[in-house]
Formats: sequence, C-alpha cells, structure tokens
Amino acid sequence: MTMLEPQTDTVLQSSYQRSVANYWNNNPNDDRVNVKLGEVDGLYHHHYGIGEPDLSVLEGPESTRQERIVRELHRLETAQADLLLDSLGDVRSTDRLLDGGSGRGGTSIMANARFGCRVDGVSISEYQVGFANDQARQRGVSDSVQFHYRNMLDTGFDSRSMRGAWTNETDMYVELPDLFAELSRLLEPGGRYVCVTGCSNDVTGGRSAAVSWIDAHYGCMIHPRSEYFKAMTANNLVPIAVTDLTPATIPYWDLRTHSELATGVEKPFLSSYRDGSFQYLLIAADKVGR
Ligand code: GPP
Ligand code: MG
Repeated sequence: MTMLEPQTDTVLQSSYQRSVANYWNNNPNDDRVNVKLGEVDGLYHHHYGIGEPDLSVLEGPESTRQERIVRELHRLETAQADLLLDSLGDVRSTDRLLDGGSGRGGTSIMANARFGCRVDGVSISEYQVGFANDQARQRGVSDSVQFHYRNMLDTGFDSRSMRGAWTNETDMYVELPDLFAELSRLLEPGGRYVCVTGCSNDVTGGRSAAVSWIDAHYGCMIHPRSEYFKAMTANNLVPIAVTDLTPATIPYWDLRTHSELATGVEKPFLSSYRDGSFQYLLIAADKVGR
C-alpha cells in the first residue's frame, strides 16, 4: 500500500519548525556520536542512556578503549528505549503505536520487534525519515514500521487509532498543550502515552544557565516540570507513573565525557542534573474519555 504523504508546506507550520527541520537535516553538532553508536548493532538512537555502566571499559588496552566506550554508551541508550517500551503496558500484535519525533528510528524498530505490531513514526526532518525507512527496509520490517514526513502536532492519522504513543526526548521542540491535544486525539480510550524528557525544575526556581546552554546547543525549548502535568490534565491524559531517571542517567553522561565523540554538551547536562535545576523524567499517562 502506498500512503500519500502531505505536501511540504503543510508539514512545517512556523519559522521555528523550519529551523528545527533544518537543524536535523544538517546536524551542526558532531553527529558521529549517534552514527558510531548506531553502527554497533544497527539501532540508531537520538536519545540518552540510563543504567550502571561497566566502568571496566575504561581499563584494558588503549587501542580498543574508545570502541569499548561506544558499545557501552550504546547499550545504555538501548536500555533507555527498553524502559520506555516497558512503560507502554499491554500491547498486542494487532495494536498500533505512534512514535512522535522518530529520529533515525531506533525506538520504533525496537517496539515492532518486541510487540510485533504496526508502528508509525513521524518526523519533520526528511533526512531522518529517509534514514529510518532505510533501516526498516534493511531489517525487512518496512511493512509494519513506517516513517512519515509529518508533524507530530498534526499527524493526519485517524482519531482513536493508536493503542500507545510516545515521545522520546522530542517534546522540547513543541508547545506541550498542542502536542498532548494531538496525542490524546490519536489514542484509543485507555491508550497509553509515554514521555521521556529533560525538564527544568520549577521547584528550585528559574532556569539555570546550564539549561539555557542545552537549549542553545540543540535549538530546543526545555519546559518546566509543572507544564507537563498541566497540559496532560487539560487533554484527558492521566499520569499513572512518574519516574525521576536523573540518578540513572548521570553515569551515562560521566562515561560520555571519556569518549572521543563527546560533543561538549556533557558538562551542562552533568552540572544541571547535579545542581537539581534539570531532571530526566519518564511520565506514563492513560487517556481517559473519548
Ligand atoms: C538529542 O539526542 C536529544 C535532543 C535534542 C533532545 C534534548 C533532550 C533533552 C533531554 C533536553 P541526540 O542523540 O541527537 O544528541 P547527541 O548528538 O548529543 O547524542
Ligand atoms: Mg545521541
């Protein structure tokens, strides 16, 4: 089946969205970190890692140390996607899932491998959509995992067509009320939304300089924690679990400082996680009502 994709000018709805698309089509930061990690096993991620690293990778022969660090960072990033998928609840092979801001496709491909169901990913980067579809083809899953050049604020998919939806570190590119309105529309009653995100901590006051540094690095707009819950409540999304993953991600960033692929963003992540001004959260929420 060939699906008609919308015209370019209906996908990008603002000059900010055009700049985000341009960023991810021509990543100005050193994208080797994502490509080299993806080459480990062909799962290409655009998110960070969680869990205890095996620090013995820093020992042993220097000639292969960098390669060992890459494998370990990749293992931690895959563990993050596994935790996100664990939080989707009961998903059957006949269900459908949506990946909002699907990047190079890693999380979608893992979801299809785990649940055997159809997964649609959307991205406003045509480069990413092409890359991710190539990955699905290479894995022989392009019938059931498809990536689309579409806007996650206006996906064009049918209302109540998805059992689950997630955004894996992508919501900082959009306004949360707009995002949650669209995801709530797409979810079946009782469907599950999982958000993994970095947010500023409004309990401790204003944004730290390090959080602004991260925004500038990626061209994003990190939201305060309170906004997630306001916007979910306003859109019939009822949190069932909130997990502070900050302690679980700090070791990933520590290990990343030892990699020759480090991009410079490691320092603001570590300082803001450590001073409490920034938090790495997983929020799972169920859609109530129609
Ligand atoms: C990028 O992942 C992730 C974002 C741009 C979202 C920002 C996330 C926050 C938690 C604030 P990446 O894998 O492309 O980044 P890098 O190239 O640094 O590994
Ligand atoms: Mg990365």
